[in-house]
Amino acid sequence: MGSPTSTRTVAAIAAAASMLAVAGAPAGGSSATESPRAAAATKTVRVADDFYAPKRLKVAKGTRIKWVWSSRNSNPHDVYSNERPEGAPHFHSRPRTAPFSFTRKLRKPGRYEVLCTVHEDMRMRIDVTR
Ligand SMILES: [Cu+2]
Repeated sequence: MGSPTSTRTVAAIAAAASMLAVAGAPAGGSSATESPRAAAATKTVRVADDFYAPKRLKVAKGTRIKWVWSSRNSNPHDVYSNERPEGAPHFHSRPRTAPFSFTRKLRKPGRYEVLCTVHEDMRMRIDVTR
């Protein structure tokens, strides 16, 4: 066993360190702005005439995909989950023109194929990893 003095010193240092950790932590979740961590978990896909960009994505499960309609579009488009892993919910935006965006969080790992029901050659694939 150490002397009582050194034990107290170690405890004081530990307490100071934990106070620093608390001081350095981000403020609680009431902020309207996205934290950098949340922003990193969102991937943006452009919805254009007549293609998605990129056409292929590989993301970790839990990533949000945000489809953003290009202001240059003259055609309406939508986002339809034509294929998805078993148990993953189907999603379908309305056919829309810009300005519009549609966001889905992909929780189930596996392969998703998205197409535009207005232009069936307009497709993209998303692989969600574990
Ligand atoms: Cu389309």
